[in-house]
Amino acid sequence: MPTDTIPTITAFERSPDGGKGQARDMRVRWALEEVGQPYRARPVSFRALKEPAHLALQPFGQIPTYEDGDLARFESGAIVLHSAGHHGGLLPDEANGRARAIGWMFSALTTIEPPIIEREQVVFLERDKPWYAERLPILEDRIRNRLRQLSARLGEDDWLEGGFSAGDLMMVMVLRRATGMGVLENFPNLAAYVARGEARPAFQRAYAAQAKFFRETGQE
Ligand code: GTB
Repeated sequence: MPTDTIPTITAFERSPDGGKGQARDMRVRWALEEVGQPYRARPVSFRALKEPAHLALQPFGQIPTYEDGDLARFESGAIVLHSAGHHGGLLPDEANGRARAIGWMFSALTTIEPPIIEREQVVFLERDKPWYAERLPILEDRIRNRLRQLSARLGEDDWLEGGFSAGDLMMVMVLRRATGMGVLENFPNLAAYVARGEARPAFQRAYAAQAKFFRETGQE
């Protein structure tokens, strides 16, 4: 059931990616859209991220955060899990299925996402280093191995555990981050899985809301 108060999430004031929906408030927006929970988004400048008021909410000076009355949360995974746990639609009621869906959230965040982010950071920050040419293919192999394993598990299924869950939401968001690296594209079932997630009306609403937010903060 939606709560009586309207929660507020934080998002970058400026779009870091020209509106491709990669910043992590997008996961939270998508989850809130899936469960039908209205929310507000508050822009935070890069400077304000590191100031005491925001650090009290998010100790690492990052977005997203989530506030609902006295409740304050940080970490996109924890926020999505909180929303999925308090509303119907993103986690099965049955204990085993629920635990497996939560397990997939953790797989997305701790097994699949780290090599993708590491590769991205190396491309941004280490391109001029002498080790770059050797390191890049090693990182891409790591991503490829994980995607091969994930692809084998998904097979021809639409979602990871029967119906769409918070596990799929998180996995799709993490895989989107690998789009354009030339790796995801080699696994047609994973590319189709991402497209299936993006086609969900709740994803579309979240994406449009994030784009509108950036237009309104005037910083797209
Ligand atoms: N583990 C945290 C969580 O999941 O909530 C990580 C949050 C995080 O990395 N937040 C980033 C942030 O606030 C924004 S989403 N960074 C500011 C800082 O650390 O100072 C990451 C992100 C950034 C940029 C792009 N992009 O340019 O496409 C995409 C995603």
